[in-house]
Amino acid sequence: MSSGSLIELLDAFEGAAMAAIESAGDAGALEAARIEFLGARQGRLRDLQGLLGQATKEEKPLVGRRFNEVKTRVGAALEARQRVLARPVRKVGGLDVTLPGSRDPQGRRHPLTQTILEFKEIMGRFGFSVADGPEVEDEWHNFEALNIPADHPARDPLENFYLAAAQVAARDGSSSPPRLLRSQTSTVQIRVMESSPPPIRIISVGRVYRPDTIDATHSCMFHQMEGLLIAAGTTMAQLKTVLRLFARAYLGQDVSIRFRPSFFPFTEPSVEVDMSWGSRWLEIGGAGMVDPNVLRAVGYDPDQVTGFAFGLGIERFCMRRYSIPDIRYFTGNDLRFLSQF
Ligand code: FA5
Repeated sequence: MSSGSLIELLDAFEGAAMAAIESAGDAGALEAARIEFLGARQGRLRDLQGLLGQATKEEKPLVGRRFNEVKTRVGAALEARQRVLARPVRKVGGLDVTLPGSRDPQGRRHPLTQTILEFKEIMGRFGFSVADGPEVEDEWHNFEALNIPADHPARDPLENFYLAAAQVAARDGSSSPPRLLRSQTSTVQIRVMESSPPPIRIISVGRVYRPDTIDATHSCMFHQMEGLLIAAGTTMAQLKTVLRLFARAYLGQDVSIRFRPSFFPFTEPSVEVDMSWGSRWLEIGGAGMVDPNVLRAVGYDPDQVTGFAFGLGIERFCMRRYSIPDIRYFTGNDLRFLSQF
């Protein structure tokens, strides 16, 4: 017999035993259920135990574990029911006040929500406040002001989620400007700088959207945390320190980060940020010194202020902390996953 069908038999046994125990109305009925399911000589669990020998060597640990689990759980349910039935019944106006109350199942925050709250708390300790921006953006904030000109490949409609109505409007030459789901939280840098003078020290956390091919570390909707610091005399060394302190605050002192030279139109110089994962490195974000063209686009004077910016993938941090092997678990809505956080 295959381990699959042995597991199915154990599942069926557990379901039937639990139902019988739950519905036993007095000590006699409960004892009958005990003999039927757990009886040492002719009980159904004993019969199942006889079948365990048919599992192959590889299947044995799995089947054995499930067998022990079922045995413990049914045993515990039996004892709990015995305690309930042994209690003196005290009725008040037809109501048995000794019955335990029914408890509502408790929900909890999604692991990504928990991560985001913790990110905000850590960055708050470094003096960064939280800014927000819309998920539906115009091309100025998603591209133009970030030094990404109209002919840049990053603006290709196939690389972005443009809204259909806007596409039609653009094709017909109507005046309604194209809109898209933001592809990065860097949009919020622009919005903050447009509305406030320097110095600036903010983070922005939220969803971003890209038509990427989905695999274990890529999703088409994911979360980023953007950071922006603008002040006189900001340096790349400060950027690296903030990122290292942040990564260690969230993941522990043993995590290392490294910079690799890279290119982003809105930072110069630009780096890709990796963090250690065992003997491997996982890319977690991009960063760099804010490009003077970006400062000019929002009306700042690049001769007066400089700044650094970074954008981190939130899922990747959470995956590293809890050793989650696949990004798709976050959106799978599987309670076996969610209830672990
Ligand atoms: C950016 O999005 C830049 N805006 C980051 C930046 C901000 C650079 C400020 C400089 C200054 P990038 O495309 O590399 O960069 O994405 C940043 C991070 O988002 C990646 O390192 C990764 O952790 C995460 N990420 C990117 N694409 C995906 C995806 N499809 N699924 C999950 N995470 C992703």
